[in-house]
Amino acid sequence: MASAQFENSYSEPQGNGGETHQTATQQTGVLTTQQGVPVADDQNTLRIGARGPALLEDFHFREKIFHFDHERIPERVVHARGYGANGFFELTKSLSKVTRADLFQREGDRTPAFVRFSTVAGSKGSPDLARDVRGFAVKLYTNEGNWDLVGNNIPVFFIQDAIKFPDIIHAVKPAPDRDFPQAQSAHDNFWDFISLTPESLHMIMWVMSDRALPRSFRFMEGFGVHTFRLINAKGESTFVKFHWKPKLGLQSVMWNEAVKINGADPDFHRRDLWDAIKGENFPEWELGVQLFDQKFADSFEFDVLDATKLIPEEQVPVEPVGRLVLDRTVDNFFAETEQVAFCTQNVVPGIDFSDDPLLQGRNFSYLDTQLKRLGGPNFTHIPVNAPRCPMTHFQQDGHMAMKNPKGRVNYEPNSWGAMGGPREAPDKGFPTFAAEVSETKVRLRPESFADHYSQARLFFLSQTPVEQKHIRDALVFELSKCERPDIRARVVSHLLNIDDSLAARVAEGLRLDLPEPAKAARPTLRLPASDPLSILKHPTSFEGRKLGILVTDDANAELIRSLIAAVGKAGAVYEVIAPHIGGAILSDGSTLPAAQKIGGGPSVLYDAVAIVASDAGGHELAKDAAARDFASDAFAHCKFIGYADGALPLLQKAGIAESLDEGCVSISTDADAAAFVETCAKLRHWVRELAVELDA
Ligand code: HDE
Repeated sequence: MASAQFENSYSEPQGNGGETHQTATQQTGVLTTQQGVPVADDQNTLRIGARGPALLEDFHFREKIFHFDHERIPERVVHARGYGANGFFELTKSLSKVTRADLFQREGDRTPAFVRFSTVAGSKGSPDLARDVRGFAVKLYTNEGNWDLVGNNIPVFFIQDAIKFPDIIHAVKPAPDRDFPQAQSAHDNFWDFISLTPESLHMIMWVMSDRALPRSFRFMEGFGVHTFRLINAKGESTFVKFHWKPKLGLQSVMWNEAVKINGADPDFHRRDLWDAIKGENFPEWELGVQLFDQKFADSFEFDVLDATKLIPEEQVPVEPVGRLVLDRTVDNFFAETEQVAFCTQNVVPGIDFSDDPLLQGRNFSYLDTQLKRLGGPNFTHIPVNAPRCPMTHFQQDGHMAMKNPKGRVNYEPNSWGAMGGPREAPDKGFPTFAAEVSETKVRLRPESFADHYSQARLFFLSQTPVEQKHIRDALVFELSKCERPDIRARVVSHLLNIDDSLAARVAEGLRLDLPEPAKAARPTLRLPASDPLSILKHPTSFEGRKLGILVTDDANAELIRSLIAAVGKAGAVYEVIAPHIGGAILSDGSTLPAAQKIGGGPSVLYDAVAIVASDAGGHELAKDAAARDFASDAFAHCKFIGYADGALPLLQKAGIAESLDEGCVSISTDADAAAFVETCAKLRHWVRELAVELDA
């Protein structure tokens, strides 16, 4: 038990990290130096005469520039581009039988949370829609310390041993001589490494799928990836895999769309998260657990310690146990999102590691990288990283120490009694599971990790035909960016161990003679398909989605209002795009404000579009290249298109009037508008894409 002296000597962190120290003068609006000295002139440096040399004496100038010069900290070596938000985790089903972790005991209990989503390969300023894995890192401020579940939106990883991490990251990042390509995997170095590392092939299937192009953070799953252990009050262990499932379903964009979104709005994902929270459409995920015992682990086809494998939900169901809600944006990006330090080693009593060699390696890396990035060992003093429960220990001093205990005693054991500070707590303290280990010290990959293709095949065959096409297209695109034909061929040689038709069609797309299959350590198993691995087999809804309404002057006011009402009813949002940002003057004389001028709001930014133009307006739109792209892209991306008759000249010029299908809905009445928005719940009219491919 901590003594009163120690408890009082740490101030409770505020948690939002956004508070700023305000001096009395700042509160009255007076600009000051960092020392609190009021500043008289912030426009001119001190100099000799109005046109003379500057004076070193100008402490305000020097302090201001000095501080500016040091505003940046090193960006993360991976996951540099990210976006964070605050929220809470609420337990809906107690896990007290399998874990003593405090946050999993009492149903209804809420635990504060901070979440950071990220891309992996790109630097801090790279675009959001890169084809990449997304980080899904969750910090839970529990009553017994911080638990960081540092996951991804893909349940498996490229490599089996942490010692290969620097290699895969070097291979995917810009080449060291030229420093390009940025935020892309479509280049020789990446595919060279992959083609020589068959354990990566399962993850490659995911990364080539639409999972790597999420529509927003709100519509993607999260996974803890590794097998962890839960430990109950009796000290018994249960294996666990963690899953986050988005409440509003899964959704991704198409590659051609992603490329255009990156140009139109490189901040697409962060803006979406910001807007959703500000609009009080709080993003929500269900936490699910796959629980299993040693018996299952021993009987499973793969090794549960191999992070390149998942456990199909059909074999171990995902049980929902709680929900994660993000309901507060950060107050200050740097203070929170940039300074947040996730460490896989941050676990709490009742949660323990498994021997997964990737996880074991990560436990070293995260703490180590934070020291470099945040400049010293005291990053737990930064509010976003500080536990919200009492923190009492004898670690002291170092750069920027903000929480400094009072009193004389800074060691233990000591004999200072109540003044002596905190003591170990064998009953309450973190228990490490007493796993028995008796082995020879070796550098060896276990035999049980040797099957590299069976789950890659499982993933591919679990996809719908549209999703399989996207994987094929992605492989052809990426490998076409490789300059060396031998690398292309080596990748195809692995695909032959996954699925013959996939390999054949990729080879065809590359105009490549089919190579011999790569030598496989294990024959590929024919596993039954698993529907949860597909995005499109999940239920869909228009809730939380965005309709783009392209309007012109004199457009039918009533129809537009019906559309807007239907969008609201569906729990979705809309944005108006018009020829002028000042808005459109509708048929009833009212002005409809616009959020975007045509060109600034291309259809790639919306989940579905409606074009409501007057006759004259439709002819004007037909002359505008950006408006034509708006319509033709929406069509090419299989979006639902609602159109009033006035829009026909535009559809004509956009080259789609002849091909209008069931996904293109003519709207002229109130009922049409409602029916159109209901149809949008299907999100995409995918048969359009397959029809195009079959035609071809
Ligand atoms: Fe990471 N990873 N990682 N990683 N990772 C980092 O830590 C590392 C891995 C993940 O929003 C770094 O704070 C190694 C798997 C996320 O701040 C670094 C290995 C998974 C984030 C690091 C892995 C992840 C990181 C860089 C191979 C999914 C962003 C900055 C063993 C389960 C966290 C930092 C944030 C960040 C190392 C593999 C997820 C260098 C050595 C597998 C979401 O420490």
